[in-house]
Amino acid sequence: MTLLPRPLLSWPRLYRTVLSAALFAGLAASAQAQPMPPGGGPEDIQMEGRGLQVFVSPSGQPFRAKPGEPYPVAAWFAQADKDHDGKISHDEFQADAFAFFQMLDRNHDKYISSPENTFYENEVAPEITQIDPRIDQPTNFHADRDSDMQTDNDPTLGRYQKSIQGASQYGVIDEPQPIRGADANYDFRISVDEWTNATNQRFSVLDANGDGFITADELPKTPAQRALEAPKKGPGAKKKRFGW
Ligand SMILES: [Ca+2]
Ligand SMILES: [Ca+2]
Ligand SMILES: [Ca+2]
Repeated sequence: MTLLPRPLLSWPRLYRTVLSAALFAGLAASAQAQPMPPGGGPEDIQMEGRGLQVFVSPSGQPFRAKPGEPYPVAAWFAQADKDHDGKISHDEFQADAFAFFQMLDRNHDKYISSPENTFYENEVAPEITQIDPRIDQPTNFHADRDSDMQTDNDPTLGRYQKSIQGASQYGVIDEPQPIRGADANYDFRISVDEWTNATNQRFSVLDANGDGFITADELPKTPAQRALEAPKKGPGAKKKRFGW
């Protein structure tokens, strides 16, 4: 933890707060009054069909837009950029992630438990449990053997690029399940420390030029966004990886 001075020192008040059960109860109570993530719940999904106009934030929060509206990465950016200076600072990024943690921690015990994760998958972001066939998947792509994305038990090691699944379909980070992905000690619950550490890692990934801010032009297009913008599936479809 001491190797991460910036987030902890620049976010001391909030961090100490989450370590204090008494104060946390107050925060949790205020979180209780907050609305669900923008875009609503599963009713909206059913109403709009399985749209590609979905963005899943680096913390796993879904944002949905209707056809013709701007791709909802803009909605997340506007939510996180609290001071409206056009860039997301580390503090803003942590605060945004922590607000979502509080939404998911429904019983306010400072952990996202397995049932709370199930609620997330079933009710908050059901899109991530399905594969959208309109999203291009890599085929027969010869990936580098030393790629960070591969693991030793990956049967396709060195042969195929892994498929795009879960939240990765709608996100700017290749993390299929951002809640479970934060469970560093695999005890099936996410502590505040685990969430903070995962959030720090996500910020580092997205702050491509390392200046301490995330700007819009640093964010890659999500696979769903690329599918939306592609004229049609086929050899002519462009696969832009960066830029909006
Ligand atoms: Ca800002
Ligand atoms: Ca909980
Ligand atoms: Ca854990």
